[in-house]
Amino acid sequence: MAPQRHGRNKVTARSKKASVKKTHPGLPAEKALGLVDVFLFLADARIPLTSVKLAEPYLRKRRRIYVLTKPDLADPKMTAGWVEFFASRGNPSFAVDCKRGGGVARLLRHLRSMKAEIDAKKPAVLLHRPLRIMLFGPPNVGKSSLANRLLGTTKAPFGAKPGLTRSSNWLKGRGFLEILDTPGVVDTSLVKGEAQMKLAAAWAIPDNRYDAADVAYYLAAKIAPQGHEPEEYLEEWGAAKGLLSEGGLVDLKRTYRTFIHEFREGLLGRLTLESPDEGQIGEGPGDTGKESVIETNNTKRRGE
Ligand SMILES: Nc1nc2c(ncn2[C@@H]2O[C@H](COP(=O)(O)OP(=O)(O)OP(=O)(O)O)[C@@H](O)[C@H]2O)c(=O)[nH]1
Ligand SMILES: [Mg+2]
Repeated sequence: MAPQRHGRNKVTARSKKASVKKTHPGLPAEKALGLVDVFLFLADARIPLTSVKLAEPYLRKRRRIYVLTKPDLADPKMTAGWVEFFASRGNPSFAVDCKRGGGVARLLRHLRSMKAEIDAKKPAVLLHRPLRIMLFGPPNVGKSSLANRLLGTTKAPFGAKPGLTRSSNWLKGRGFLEILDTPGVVDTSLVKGEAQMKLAAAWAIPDNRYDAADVAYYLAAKIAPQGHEPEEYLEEWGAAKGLLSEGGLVDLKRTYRTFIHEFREGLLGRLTLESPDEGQIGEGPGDTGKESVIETNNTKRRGE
């Protein structure tokens, strides 16, 4: 009897692994990953830890560079802290405004020096191969925008909507790079709890997959001055904006949606939802710890 049970457990472990892979249909096959010289992990500067934890299970232990996107919307001190945090764990780390281009030149310089380093180890006939990089990260984080910036093109479709890029595409331009642009990291319906609130706030989750009231309350609890309940704060905020329904009461639905929209646009200030002090990440290079933000029947969030 015992060997049979053991056998079943093994199958279950294999199918669990397979089911995680299936949730990201856009990730290229192992063979294509083998062509990649370096992986750029894109993390939204407002939620770096959640972004990285979401991506990590797919590309564990790969040589990577961290790119904190949307730094123009995040608290600059926190962003500097996060760059330092990832760098102190042995990974090059950059903040890049992929919309306006700030920080792209520094990242390009780093990639050029990386190519020179790799070329120095190759036979002369292979020297002209471009550096191949893959962009990876949550939906809507700025992967396609960064691809365009790095290549100096507009070949990769981009836009303010999670899930725009549907499949992985190699992009070439002038210059020394070939870039594999990929779809957003995961079926975010698997993400639950606080991670879901953060990803929804940053718009990595489509609008039909979260409750606007929950996300607005979550953000209000972070933003409201001390002593203000989120509910009361949101009502006052909606009233001040003139978001009223026909009867003159605050239109709460519109208030929630507008509040979230203004957070996303940086209109509530430059806000970061995760501090480097709370970074529960392992010590080794690229080691982002074992705790996942993806909750399946087999993994429960800590403390629940
Ligand atoms: N403010 C700001 N907006 C950015 C930045 N980078 C990208 N965006 C915007 O974010 C939105 C998403 O950009 P994309 O490049 O399409 O993001 P993506 O990661 O390719 O998205 P998917 O393909 O849907 O996974 C677009 O509206 C961009 O203009 C940035 O650094 N700052
Ligand atoms: Mg894209």
